[in-house]
Amino acid sequence: MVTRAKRNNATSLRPVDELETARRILAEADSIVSFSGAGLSAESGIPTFREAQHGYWAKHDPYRLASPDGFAADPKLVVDWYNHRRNILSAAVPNPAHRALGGRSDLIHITQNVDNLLERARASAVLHLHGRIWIDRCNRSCGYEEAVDLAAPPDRRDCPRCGSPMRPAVVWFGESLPDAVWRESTVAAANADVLLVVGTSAVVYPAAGLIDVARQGGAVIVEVNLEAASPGAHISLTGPAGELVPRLLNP
Ligand code: BJW
Ligand code: ZN
Repeated sequence: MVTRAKRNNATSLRPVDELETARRILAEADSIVSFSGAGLSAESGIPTFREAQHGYWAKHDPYRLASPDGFAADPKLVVDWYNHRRNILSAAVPNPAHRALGGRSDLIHITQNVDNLLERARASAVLHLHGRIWIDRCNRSCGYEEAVDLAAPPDRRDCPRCGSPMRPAVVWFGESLPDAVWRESTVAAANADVLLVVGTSAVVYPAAGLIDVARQGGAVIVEVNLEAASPGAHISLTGPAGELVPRLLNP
């Protein structure tokens, strides 16, 4: 007969231990910084990028849709794709992971996500490394920008101030990250006691380098992902963010 203790030893003891250890470390930390990617919003119905079945890059060429050259070649294709994603976002709601993060006013949130689900879960001061999909800006950077209605975003159009094409205010491949956001993020990561890395494949730089910045600053790196993805993590918890993040952060 397999006793309960033996079953635990064979299957669940180590993950439960790791979850408890991570919970304790988070409870004792003075400074917790979250660093999230597309997996945080996956359970809200927002597709990820690199997952084999449903990720955007499994079906679309990233350089056609998310690079300055792709936009120059076919601006309508790019705007239509972002508008499709805006429509998905307009119908989405924050999931339990967003709510657990947003409910902790003591956390600093750094995200690669361009969605507004952390803000809608009451998180304040979210650092968006790769921009914000709910804003359009002038492609020539004349300074003109405006918020768009996610449910009814405008078609491809020109900047009312200078006539250059308007584009989503996101960061494409080959583009620099917003200076101030990057500076604030590196300072926050360097000073963190714990970096809680949620739902990122950690392959896109310089964003993924924040994990090393935090680690070198002495932070404990706790990762939550469907699969271990961050080689620099001290603790890797595998499972859905919507289940694990509330268990880590809620009392
Ligand atoms: C779950 C889950 C659940 C699922 N629960 N988990 C150094 C080395 C190598 C390359 C470079 C380098 N430095 C720069 C580069 C080039 C490039 C780069 O990194 N390329 C690599 C991919 C090879 N970087 C850049 O170009 C950056 N700019 C730059 O470096 O500027 C300096 C410069 C200037 C001039 C010339 C040259 C350099 C800009 C990067 C911009 C990224 N843009 C995108 C799209 C735009 C935004 C948008 O439309 O949304 O940002 S690409 C895409 O990837 C998007 C994401 O923010 C980003 C990261 O993806 P993320 O979030 O990690 O998602 P996935 O899908 O990859 O992973 C999801 C994870 O969730 C998986 O692990 C799942 O298991 C997990 N998961 N469900 C928990 N329920
Ligand atoms: Zn302009």
